[in-house]
Amino acid sequence: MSNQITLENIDNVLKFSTLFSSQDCHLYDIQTEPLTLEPYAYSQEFKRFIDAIYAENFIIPFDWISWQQEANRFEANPELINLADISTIQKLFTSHVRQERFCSGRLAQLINNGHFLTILQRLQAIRADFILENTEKSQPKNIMQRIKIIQGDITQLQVDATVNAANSSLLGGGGVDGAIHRAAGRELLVECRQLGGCETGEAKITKGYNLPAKWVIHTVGPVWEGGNQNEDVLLANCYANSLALAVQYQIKTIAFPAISTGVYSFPMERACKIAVTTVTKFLENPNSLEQVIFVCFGQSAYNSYTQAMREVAET
Ligand code: AR6
Repeated sequence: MSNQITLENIDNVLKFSTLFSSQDCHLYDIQTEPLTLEPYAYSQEFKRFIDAIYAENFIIPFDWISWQQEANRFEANPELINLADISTIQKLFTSHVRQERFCSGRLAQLINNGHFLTILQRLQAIRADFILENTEKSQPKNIMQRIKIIQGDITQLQVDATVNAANSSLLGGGGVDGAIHRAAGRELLVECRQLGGCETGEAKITKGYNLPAKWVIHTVGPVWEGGNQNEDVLLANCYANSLALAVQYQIKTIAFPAISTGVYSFPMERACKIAVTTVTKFLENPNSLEQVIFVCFGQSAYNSYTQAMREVAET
């Protein structure tokens, strides 16, 4: 459905270009790979290309003036042809073909005077860049793009799930827990009563009721006791278990507060590092999550999260 340029599009264009041949136009001389098929097979290939373009709702404008302007531009400055131009070049090819004049029209001139060769070479360079760019977009970079840090009140967010920094009773309290219960309404407490509490590091899910979020994932962070009571692992478990539950419910967007960093006194920087590391690691595996948002209550939390993101991105 999309007109997005893909490697396949580029390859199609390159492959397609080898089909241009007539008495006047001998593109066999500049083909990118040796022709190994019968000419008929190439005409089939050609048809497939056109069909593919149509299947993608690729609109072929019948606008000779702008086409000619484009053709002039390519001719004058072939080194400036860029990725976005590929779709124009596709249009250029197809509009010629549709009018059955591709060998006598402007394209033929481009072919005959050798400019087309430059265009082809440029297409190949674009193709190489494209591959490089997509290889560079390795997992960690994509993962970082799926994580967002914002300042604000978590109860206001339009997300699939809001995470609550609860206590083991799951019956509400102060801080973010109090804010979530207030915003969600009494029904949340009614559902929470049926859950039988929650262990530290574990997570349970309820509906979001009056919250903009459809779900609330309640997790119980560790109380900071100096760092020797397994606090780091328990905090990491809060994030991992909340995410696992989110995936189970096909949740795409989830917002976390800085669990344990309020009433439970977990040091902010340390907590942020654990949060970012655990989430990043989780996102390495394919899952439903498209966006994980760390919601910061105040500038200092925001600074700690951005610093943690920087550190994790560098490792
Ligand atoms: N939106 C986003 N973040 C918030 C909000 C909000 N509306 N309100 C507070 N924060 P805390 P804990 C931040 O104390 O440390 C409760 O009584 C806050 O600045 O809510 O895990 C529970 O019932 C802090 O950075 O949770 C438990 O008894 C972070 O959220 C206990 O507190 C977490 O602070 C849990 O303590």
